Amino acid sequence: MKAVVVIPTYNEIDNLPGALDGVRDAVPQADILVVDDNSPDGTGSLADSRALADTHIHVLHREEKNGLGPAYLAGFSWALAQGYELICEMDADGSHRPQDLALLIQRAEMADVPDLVIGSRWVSGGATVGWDGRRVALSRGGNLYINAMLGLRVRDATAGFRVYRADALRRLNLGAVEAHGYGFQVNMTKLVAESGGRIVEIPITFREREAGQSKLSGGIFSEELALVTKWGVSKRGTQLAGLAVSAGEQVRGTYRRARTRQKRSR
Ligand SMILES: Nc1nc2c(ncn2[C@@H]2O[C@H](COP(=O)(O)OP(=O)(O)OP(=O)(O)O)[C@@H](O)[C@H]2O)c(=O)[nH]1
Ligand SMILES: [Mg+2]
Repeated sequence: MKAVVVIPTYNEIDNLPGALDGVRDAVPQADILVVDDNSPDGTGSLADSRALADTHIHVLHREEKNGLGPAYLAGFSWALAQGYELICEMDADGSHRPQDLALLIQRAEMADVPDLVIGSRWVSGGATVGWDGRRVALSRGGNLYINAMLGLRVRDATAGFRVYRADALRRLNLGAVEAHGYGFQVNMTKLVAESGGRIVEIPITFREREAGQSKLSGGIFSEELALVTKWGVSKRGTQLAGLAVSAGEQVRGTYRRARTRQKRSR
């Protein structure tokens, strides 16, 4: 199937060449779209020169750093307009191994036609390399909280290494995406699940970034936490409202039956 790998970048000049080479070697049939938010370190120009030399590589330049979510959404709408059938997400920082990308794409092409394949750190066989206990606890704890609140039944809902079927993305209202940072991955997982999409996870090995700085901040975590809590509360609210309606109907039914019996016995 015609696949594109969307790689968002902000100041990844030391990592991007390795990521591009790795993807071109592992999945030579796939195209790549780099979405750069005007990185001050020149990542965008480096991507341009790679695109000039290789027709499989494309670049989308955005004016300013605006978060992972908006960068991916811009990449998705470009990819959908170009007619790709599979749209992959991958970080530029060396955390996602190209050989795992090949497995994700293979899984997406299998006969059970998944709408979303997630490269998961937290299914059997998945792993993280170079993470201390704090990062592991944050990711595992975050996923436990997400499952408790949203019931997505996905072990790694924050994972940023994934493949979407383009038709599944077309069914979603991408205008409803609220999250910019980490929460973007959870938001997308939630939208796919709510649309009845089929989500599968396969194990990957996640490595700590090779060079450069993480863009992960306390603000991004707070945004994710606040959104997951809001979605969870509104889901519980809808469930409670549904329960109240059906309880009301049962009471009304019992009352009507009692009245009918009363009338008959008169
Ligand atoms: N275009 C764009 N890319 C971004 C932005 N924020 C992060 N990225 C890219 O998104 C990918 C993931 O970001 P990271 O900073 O590695 O965040 P992370 O992987 O959650 O955090 P670490 O585990 O610390 O690496 C990388 O390729 C970043 O360069 C942004 O605002 N705009
Ligand atoms: Mg990273």
